[in-house]
Amino acid sequence: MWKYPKDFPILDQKIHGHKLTYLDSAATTQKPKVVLEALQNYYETLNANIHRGVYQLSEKATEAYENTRKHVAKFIGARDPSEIIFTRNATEAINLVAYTWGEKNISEGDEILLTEMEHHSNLVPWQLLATRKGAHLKFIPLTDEGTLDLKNLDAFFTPKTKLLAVTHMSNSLGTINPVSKLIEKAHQNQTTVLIDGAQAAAHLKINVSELNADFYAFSAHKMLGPTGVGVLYGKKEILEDMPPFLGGGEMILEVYKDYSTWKPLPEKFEAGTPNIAGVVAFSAALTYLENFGMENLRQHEKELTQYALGRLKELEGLRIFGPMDISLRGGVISFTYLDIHPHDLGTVLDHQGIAIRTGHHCNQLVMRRYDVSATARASFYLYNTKEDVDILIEGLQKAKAYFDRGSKKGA
Ligand code: 7TS
Repeated sequence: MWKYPKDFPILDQKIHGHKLTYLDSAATTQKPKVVLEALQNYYETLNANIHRGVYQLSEKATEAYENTRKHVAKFIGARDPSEIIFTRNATEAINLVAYTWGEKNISEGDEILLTEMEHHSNLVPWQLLATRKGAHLKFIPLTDEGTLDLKNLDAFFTPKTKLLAVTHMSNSLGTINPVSKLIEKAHQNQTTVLIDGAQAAAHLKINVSELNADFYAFSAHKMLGPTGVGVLYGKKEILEDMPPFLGGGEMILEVYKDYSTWKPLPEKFEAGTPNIAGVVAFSAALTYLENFGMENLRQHEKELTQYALGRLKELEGLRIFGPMDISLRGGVISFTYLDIHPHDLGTVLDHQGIAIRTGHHCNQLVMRRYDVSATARASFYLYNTKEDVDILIEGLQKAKAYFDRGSKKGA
């Protein structure tokens, strides 16, 4: 019996009279008790503003906040904690790079290389930058199978390609991209690389130093942590060379009427009071993941995904998006079923206590590529079981029967 769901109080509830079957972890994961307790403990015993008080409580809060920075650095294999910048989410981390590194390094006529499977968070900031600068966006296309089409990779890199921004794992197709190879290729061309790790950091063991990524962005809330905490990893020498993003308290060294000077990393990029409680509790989430083991998590999700793909294929009229080879994908399965609109499917499943995501998943380029307006998406995490997959399959069968009845009535 899989024991982990017990650590997640929210899962022990009924929705429309049915046990909650939560299959939307790609949107946000549920939080284990240890994270909830860390949040409560912070406010009960530590709450004070950080980096400014000379009193003991503030020093303790600062220490707890900085301990998470060290913990994140260790978790993703960064060389130095000052390479970890806390933001609100992955989206803000990517925007930080677009507005600071981008402002300094992108000029008219330069090229930014993306892929057709980017989440809007790793697309729109580059569109805005390209518009400001008169730069161009280029896109690595997708194969019919849902992987990056890398046949003509060399042709995408020109002397003008200043940045490659690519997702490590797609939130709609589940595809895990060969980022090591892409980073190597980009660096041969003097191209800087940002990896959108919003999905991958939650599901795969990451080592940013081995990957040699220049930037790596992700969100705590997708990996058992609280909402409102994101991470930008950046190589020290690159971050040091970047102008600040937001101006305000805590990021300055000295302020005069007409100019200011900046603190060193990481404070230069952390203006204002951050989400102290969230950052502190994020460390408890990382400890939970370390105890579980990222390799075990990957293995668990592989088994679950393999099982789910097999069972979904039993349903006639069900179309699965993304690669079928389990080594190329994570625990995210997008699908359409017969001609039932994904939103209708989501609503019927909700009435059976099953929470899935429906829509374009902030991936409109992917939807266009495969000629659909929306898909249904089930995504897994360490608390999901094969029983959850069986409940989903049963739910889909009931949905088919429900819509069959409806169409017969209408005929
Ligand atoms: N990049 C990827 C690949 C994502 O999956 C997401 C969120 C983001 C960036 C943005 O993360 P945020 O924490 O800044 O919002 N993806 C999803 C999703 O699939 N459903 O809801 C949010």
